[in-house]
Amino acid sequence: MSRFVNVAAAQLGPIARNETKKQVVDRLLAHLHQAKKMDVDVVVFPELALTTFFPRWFSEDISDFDCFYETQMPGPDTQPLFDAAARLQIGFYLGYAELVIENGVKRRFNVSILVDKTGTIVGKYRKVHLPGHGQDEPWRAFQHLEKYYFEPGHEFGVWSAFGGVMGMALCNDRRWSETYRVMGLKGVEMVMLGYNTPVHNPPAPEHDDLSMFHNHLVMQAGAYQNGTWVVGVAKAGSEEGIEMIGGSAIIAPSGEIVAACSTKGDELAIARCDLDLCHSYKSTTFNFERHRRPEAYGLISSQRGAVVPWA
Ligand code: CDV
Repeated sequence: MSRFVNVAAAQLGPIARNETKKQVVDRLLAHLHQAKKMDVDVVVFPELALTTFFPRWFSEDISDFDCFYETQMPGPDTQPLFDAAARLQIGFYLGYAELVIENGVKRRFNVSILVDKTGTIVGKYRKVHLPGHGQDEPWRAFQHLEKYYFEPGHEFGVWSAFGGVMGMALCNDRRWSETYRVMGLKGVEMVMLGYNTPVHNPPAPEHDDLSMFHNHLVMQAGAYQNGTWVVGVAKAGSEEGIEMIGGSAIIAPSGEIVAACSTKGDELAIARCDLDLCHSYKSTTFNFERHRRPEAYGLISSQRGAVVPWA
């Protein structure tokens, strides 16, 4: 049997700090229209796809940056995306910064949503693995203040959409095997994830030459080890003077890259993904029910850092 989903990895080039949300949404709409011409079912946009990657700057008063967050979804700036989805009958995944008031308290999250072909939100995910630091560290060439601007989410979910089991993750989540495995245990068939990854990693510049290798390594491993499609989508290029990797890719459950972007600008990579391909991995090498040994994995959920038992 075959269950095909036509997917587009909708890479974005840089978004300037002074670019308006309307200008960015117009770029996203161009991707939706282009994808529709190629019979795409769902378009995957990057993390924080509506603005520049603002956590690279510190501001003493966190609310100085509230303009980079969405307080409603859809809101006035993003409604055209939902209208286009319904009109064109095309779904999308979108990463953005969320600002909500819960019990009278302002809360900020790095989120993604999945929207179906009727323009309805079917799922929302709050980023679990926030990288970087929570305090001003001016010694860095540029900062990565996700721990300052966002609270972490606490759950990896899956949603029924596009005829399969869809999962969401965001950027740094893709480096952690736990991300894919938790969704794998919920039967995920396609993980969509957007990312903003600078080439230069200030705490470990010796890794800079390997940034693209690591990007593909983790997504390919996550796909294969869980028998799932993975769609990883970059915001790429030189954004406010910071060089970001591209390399957006659609990865099959075999771990093979079947489509990829080749530029660092706005570009679509498209693949016809058979969700039933997942089955041959999920029912053999990675038949979890048959081969997993959870009794040997207790530390994974009970302990955070590494502890040498005899130290
Ligand atoms: N936006 C991210 O989560 N970026 C991280 C950086 C800090 C390395 C990433 O894992 O790509």
